[in-house]
Amino acid sequence: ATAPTPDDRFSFGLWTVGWPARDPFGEATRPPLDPVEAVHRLADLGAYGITFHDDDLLPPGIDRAAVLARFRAALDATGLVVPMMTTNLFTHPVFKDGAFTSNDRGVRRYAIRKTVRNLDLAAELGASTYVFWGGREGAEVDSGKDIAAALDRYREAIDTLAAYVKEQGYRIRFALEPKPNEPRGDILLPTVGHALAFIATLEHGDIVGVNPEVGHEQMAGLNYTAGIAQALWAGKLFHVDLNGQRGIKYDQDLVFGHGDLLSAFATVDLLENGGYDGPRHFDYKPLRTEDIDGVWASAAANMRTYLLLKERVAAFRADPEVAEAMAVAGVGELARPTLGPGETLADLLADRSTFEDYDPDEAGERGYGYVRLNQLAVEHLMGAR
Ligand code: GLT
Ligand code: MN
Ligand code: MN
Ligand code: MN
Repeated sequence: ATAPTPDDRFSFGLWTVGWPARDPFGEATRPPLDPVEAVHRLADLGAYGITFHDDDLLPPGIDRAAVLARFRAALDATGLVVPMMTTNLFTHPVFKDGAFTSNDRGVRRYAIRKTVRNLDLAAELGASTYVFWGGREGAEVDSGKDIAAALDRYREAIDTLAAYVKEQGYRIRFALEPKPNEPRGDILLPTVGHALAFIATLEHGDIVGVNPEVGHEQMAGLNYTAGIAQALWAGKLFHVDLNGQRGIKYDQDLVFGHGDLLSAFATVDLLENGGYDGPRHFDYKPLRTEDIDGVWASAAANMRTYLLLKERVAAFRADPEVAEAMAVAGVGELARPTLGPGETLADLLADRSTFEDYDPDEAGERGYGYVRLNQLAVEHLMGAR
């Protein structure tokens, strides 16, 4: 594969390469990473963007003006951009019962204020996507959280903030990031489907979409590619968080492709050929076992895996045997409307070939050849074709 370039639009969260690898059972295994160093290293590796939470760059108590000036200078020097920003509404104890959906009204009001302050910065830095990952918006105790009221408050917060963005004339869209659980026992808007249903109820839903993360859908046992396909179909795939996950367990945030590789192949196929035009954002965590060299090797691995998959997908799509297998499976046939042009249900009812003269037993004998199609995908993925 060719080396990554800014044209590939790869971006990384500051909290990914900057994760010092503190986990619930152990201390940090790596020293803190200077955000300016992260900007330079990511640019050297061929990334185009860096993303962050307010507190990743500007923790409470820091000299905001000085840090921002240094950070902007690094962006200018490298050409790296900030395509997405987000708010930390989960680390501080104040958010232990949630932010926009905390039972405590004072917390909810504070969460909106914290977000507005960072939205202003996002506009200043030219970020076009603002992510909402509601990791603390949830519960462990069913009787302790009125879910309908929580959804009312969630909607109130998102609509209030979206209205603010419009009033200010900011060119920013929101992307809600689903996750089924962790850190809360159960999280609100646990999957892409829940989030899309929620967005449909918003007053300002036109600027609200989703930011699905590979591992989060897979933690729920769901098919990530199918999930983002539905989001694309709904015109709501505003951003993606690419990473790897191995089965239904805690959130692993592995390197992209280091989980379900065949699914990653399908994901790249969809992102490249399905009309997505946003950043290819990696939200992964370098393994706790890695030193700082391992951090940069893992950052490079995400991009290289993506580009290799992109190559393999192109070869798959160009293979005449694949085209033939797809024709046998009827993949293209599904795009044809079930009723003919101008045909009504009455016409269908009058068409004896659809029922009276239709032989379902004969039609039921058709083989779709999906196994052959999948084997072709596997062989392309393995570089065997
Ligand atoms: C946090 C979470 C990620 C989210 C980030 C944005 S923060 O690390 O696990 O999935 O995308 O808030
Ligand atoms: Mn995750
Ligand atoms: Mn994460
Ligand atoms: Mn994420």
